Amino acid sequence: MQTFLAMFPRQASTHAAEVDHMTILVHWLMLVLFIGWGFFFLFVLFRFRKGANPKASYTGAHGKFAKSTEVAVAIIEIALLVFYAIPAWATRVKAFPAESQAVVVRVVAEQFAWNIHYPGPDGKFGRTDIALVSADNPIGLDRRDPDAKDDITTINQLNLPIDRPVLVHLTSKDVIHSFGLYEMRVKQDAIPGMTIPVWFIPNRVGEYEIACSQLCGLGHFRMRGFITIQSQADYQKWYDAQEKELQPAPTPTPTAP
Ligand SMILES: [Cu+2]
Repeated sequence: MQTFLAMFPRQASTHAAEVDHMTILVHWLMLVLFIGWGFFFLFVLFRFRKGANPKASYTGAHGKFAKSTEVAVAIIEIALLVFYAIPAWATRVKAFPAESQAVVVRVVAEQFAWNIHYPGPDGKFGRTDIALVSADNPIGLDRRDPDAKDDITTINQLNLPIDRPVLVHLTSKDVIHSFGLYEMRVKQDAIPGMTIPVWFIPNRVGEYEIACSQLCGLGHFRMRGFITIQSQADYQKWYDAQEKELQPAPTPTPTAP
């Protein structure tokens, strides 16, 4: 078990151990099946060789062993599904944290970057408009919207506090990407036209990577962001610094007609 774990990325979220436990169980089953079927294959090659069976049998072999093994494998697989996979998945897709309790962030994937959008101290995401999308404003945030005034946006840098539930609203501007946080054991496709919630609780301070886990175009290899898990105090410091940068915001006021 420990040998397997040493090959995995570090566990940096509360549900990581559960996912790893299941992965290891599945791999043990696969190892047993691989060896079992391998020996069975060799046995069949020998048992049904032409020399011993000059005339083909049209009725086939009848053995109880093969059938009972298949039933046993099916039972183990069903148990893995029912007792591990489905409950673990249900927690990920049903038991979302309340927005008031969580750090809520929008992540907008694009070829080939991760745009991060924080709602700011008011907790409300500002309006975004595709017409406002530009090189300086990749998510098309409308700074004239009162809710948008304090919004923080970053590119390829997601800062989060430790030990608090994180709720990510994930979407994409162009093609299908996949939000892969290996240390958090999080992977979710980002699909244009859809906003998909993803949640986890980071529990280890550190610098990790946001990898795009879906071949999304020629620059896929460089679609790499960073996720920094900080203590609550450090996170707050970072957040305040980001807010400060917004202060002298040169709001593009539309010239009066
Ligand atoms: Cu991508």
